[in-house]
Amino acid sequence: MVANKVLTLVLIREASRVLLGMKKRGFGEGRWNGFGGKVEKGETILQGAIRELREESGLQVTHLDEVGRLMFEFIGDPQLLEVHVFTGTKYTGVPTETNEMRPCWYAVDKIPLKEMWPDDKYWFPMFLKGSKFSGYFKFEGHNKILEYDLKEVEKL
Ligand code: 8OG
Repeated sequence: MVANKVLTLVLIREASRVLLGMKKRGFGEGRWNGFGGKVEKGETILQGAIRELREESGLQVTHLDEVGRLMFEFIGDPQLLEVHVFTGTKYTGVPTETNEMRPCWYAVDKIPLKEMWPDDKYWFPMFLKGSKFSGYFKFEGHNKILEYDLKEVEKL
């Protein structure tokens, strides 16, 4: 048994726009995404989300709400990714480009889904309407979804 790799994903949201970042290197390079990464030893998942948001976007928050939980399987890799999706509306600071991410606000009706992970087109609408969601996606490589299961949930 291989333990899941636990990751965070933070989507900062205002009434009509969402902050995304262009991933400049590493896993997901060339795709727009929220901010996040691996949870480190000794921190909670929420603390990891707050830290990654600060490191990758320059924004500081004291609180985030968990809105989604996504499991990813990549054929040939025994380790599942367990991604905890958070959102927040209150922050301080100004979005700032880092080595990892180039931030940009996107209007909620202009989310660049074609330049995002392919699963995002399924769950992003749930996120935008304020629902909580839970899902599983099986990938072949980084572009092809072989199967998936996704539902809106009351509670995570
Ligand atoms: O530390 P690193 O940059 O490798 O973390 C990966 C980030 O990508 C982390 O925030 C979680 C996020 N992520 C995945 N898979 C997917 C996905 O399918 N869609 C989206 N939107 N984000 C993902 O690991």
